[in-house]
Amino acid sequence: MTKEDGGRRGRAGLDRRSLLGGAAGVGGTLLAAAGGARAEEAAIPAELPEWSRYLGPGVDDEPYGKPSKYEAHVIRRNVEWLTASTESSVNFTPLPWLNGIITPNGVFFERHHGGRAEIDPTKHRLLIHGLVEKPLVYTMEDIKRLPCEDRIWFLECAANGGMEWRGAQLNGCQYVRGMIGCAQWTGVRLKTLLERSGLKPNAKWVLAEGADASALTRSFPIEKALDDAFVAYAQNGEALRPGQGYPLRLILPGWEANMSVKWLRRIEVGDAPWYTRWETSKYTDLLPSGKAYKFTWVQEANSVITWPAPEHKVDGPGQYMIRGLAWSGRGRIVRVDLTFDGGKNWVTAPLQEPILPKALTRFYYPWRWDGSSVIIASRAIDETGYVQPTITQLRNARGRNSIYHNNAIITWLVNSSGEVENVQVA
Ligand SMILES: Nc1nc2c(c(=O)[nH]1)N[C@H]1C(S)=C(S)[C@@H](COP(=O)(O)O)O[C@H]1N2
Ligand SMILES: [Mo]
Repeated sequence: MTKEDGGRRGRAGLDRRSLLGGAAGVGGTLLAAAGGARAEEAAIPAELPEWSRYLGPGVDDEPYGKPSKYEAHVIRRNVEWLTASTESSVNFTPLPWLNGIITPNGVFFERHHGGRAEIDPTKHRLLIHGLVEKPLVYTMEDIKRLPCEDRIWFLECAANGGMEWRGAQLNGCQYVRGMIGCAQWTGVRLKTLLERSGLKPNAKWVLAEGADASALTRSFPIEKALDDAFVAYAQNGEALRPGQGYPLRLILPGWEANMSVKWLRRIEVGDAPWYTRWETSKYTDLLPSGKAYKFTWVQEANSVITWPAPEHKVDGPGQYMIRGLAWSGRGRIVRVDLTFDGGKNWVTAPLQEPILPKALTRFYYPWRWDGSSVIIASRAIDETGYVQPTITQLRNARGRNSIYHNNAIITWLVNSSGEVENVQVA
């Protein structure tokens, strides 16, 4: 043993003998205080581990940091059979391994229709035209000179949960609700850009177009454009990642993420909806009658338990923390209820601050598992009084032909061996 080691252990107050002695003396009390949690049972290792014996790498080996190699499972995943090609496809945020409400940029889900565009920001332009007094073209530098704001909002694909309309299909929290992410966005209000060009009196609708190979285009009412519509160039403190629309994207907070056009190159103001192909064929809600809803933009209240989940086995009876997320495209979450008996009884879970409108909200709940088979679920309620529906309620209203807007309560079966399965109950 070197002096270095002795010094370090001394500074940390880690004297092995006294700790062991202490633990032997109060072991019972410690265990009782922890309510059966496992951590206190662990013995202090007899040998100093590898990483305490040698110097680690210096500050020059990793100019842009990466997560620990032991976190290599926390990655976006796609489902091969879901789409014909990966260029028009989706990968899912690894929700069951994340904490808090902010999705790290490297694992924020991606949904592209023509692959990920790689844009040179010095060549990128944003055109504002149509029913405006003065059409304008912006460079990225121009946009960064305008009044900016930081806002935290979620983005959720309308197809989140879309595979589950007919039955529980994918056994993973990541796949069942992972088409969502929440970030702090920096940028400019669309209102600022529109006011600089000056709206003509008959300006009623706005079209947004992307510069990727799919040239995705969506239109929305002027009210949303002048309310909270946002043009973002940064996400969680850094420039947008290419997958999220670098160097510029639209964000329509609370609305289906399909409308949050990435690689934004053009905003046109008009007097009527455009009915782009994304609006007439792709992103519509098909009803049992064969008819479709015309416009369904808002992502209604939704929630999911991220621990336990099919990705996380419960490791024997004892004390745990339930972890979960709730959100609503209409505003703030006001309550999250939990059931441990398949929906017969509900308790209210405390919400973790901050509770922001149109953002993910985190809930935690201490849970003692007695080792019996249980069905657990969460149910979100938002500030408009809207209550997250059961899958039966949703099917009664919308049938089973839908792909989009499935915000049904998700039920996990924890079986007696601690395995967790995605099941559907009434
Ligand atoms: N230009 C462009 N914008 C786009 C898309 C696209 O393919 N091209 N996909 C849309 C869809 S369907 C979704 S769900 C969101 C996904 O945003 P993200 O990839 O940043 O998570 O972007 C939307 N904006
Ligand atoms: Mo989407």
